[in-house]
Amino acid sequence: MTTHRLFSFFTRRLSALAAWATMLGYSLPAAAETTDSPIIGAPKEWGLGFQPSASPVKHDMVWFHNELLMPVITVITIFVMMLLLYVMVRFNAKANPKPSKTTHNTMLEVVWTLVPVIILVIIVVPSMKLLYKADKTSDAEMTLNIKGYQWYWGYQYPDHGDIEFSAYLVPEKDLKPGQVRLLSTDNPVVLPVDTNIRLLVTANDVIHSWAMPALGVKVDAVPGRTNETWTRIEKEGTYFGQCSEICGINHGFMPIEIRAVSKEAFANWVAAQGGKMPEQTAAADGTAQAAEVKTEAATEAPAEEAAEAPAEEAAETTTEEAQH
Ligand SMILES: [Cu+2]
Repeated sequence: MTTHRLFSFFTRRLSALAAWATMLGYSLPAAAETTDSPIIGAPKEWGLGFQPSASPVKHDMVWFHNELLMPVITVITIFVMMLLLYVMVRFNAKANPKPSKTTHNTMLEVVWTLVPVIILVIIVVPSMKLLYKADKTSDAEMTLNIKGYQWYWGYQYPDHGDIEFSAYLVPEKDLKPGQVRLLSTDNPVVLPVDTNIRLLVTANDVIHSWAMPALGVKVDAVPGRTNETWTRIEKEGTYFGQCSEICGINHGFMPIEIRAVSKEAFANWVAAQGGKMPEQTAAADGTAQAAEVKTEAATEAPAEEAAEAPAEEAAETTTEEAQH
């Protein structure tokens, strides 16, 4: 809750500052930058294994890798290594001067065909389940359109009044405290936590790939084609990813930065961007003023917030149940 308060405090401060700056002829980047959002999804020096996982799909991916693939690979590797060592010691020319003339062993051949098949069948079941889970969500609460360009990303929020912006790498000389070299962008993608978000990914020029390791998302951005996936961010914080398809000279310089915030902070951000929450769009009677009054009432009045909360929670529970 403190974070939300802090966020809206800074958002308001920043809008005031922005108004002054515009008058003075400067323009400031969008609001979200001022939060003290903890960095969750980022590479670290000498890091091994996965980044901390922060979405249901990523949890399953981590389980699939750590609990299934790694044990299987380890056992097979050790088994083959032992066989090799045994053959080298037991059947070398010195130890075994008169080699056997055996060429076939039906039992052995059946076993070494069937056992790998069984192992593959064991792997394929959770693998296909995971593939379909990552594919799409049936009950998306919002959509984010993502478009790859040489060499930056464009974002659009079709459910929130078509908020639209581009995100460029922050050059090393312009890095502010808290920003990460080669990963921070001038316009982080602000997204709400605990929300099923449909991601529609495409590209303008060449093939890019929108990848966010901590969320278990990596989707090719192909010109003339829209690829779909989804995510549900579980923790507030900052997440980093990179273009993951060689797309030209600045391929390594078009990072992805997500700022995951609470639903309230997201609504504030949407308002600050001049967008509208979907329920506002639905309720709007045509006058922009009415919508604005509603936004302010929703953010300022705790009584109304409290009144709305149970309904929201109920909706969330239903969504979660539908997920399982
Ligand atoms: Cu790219």
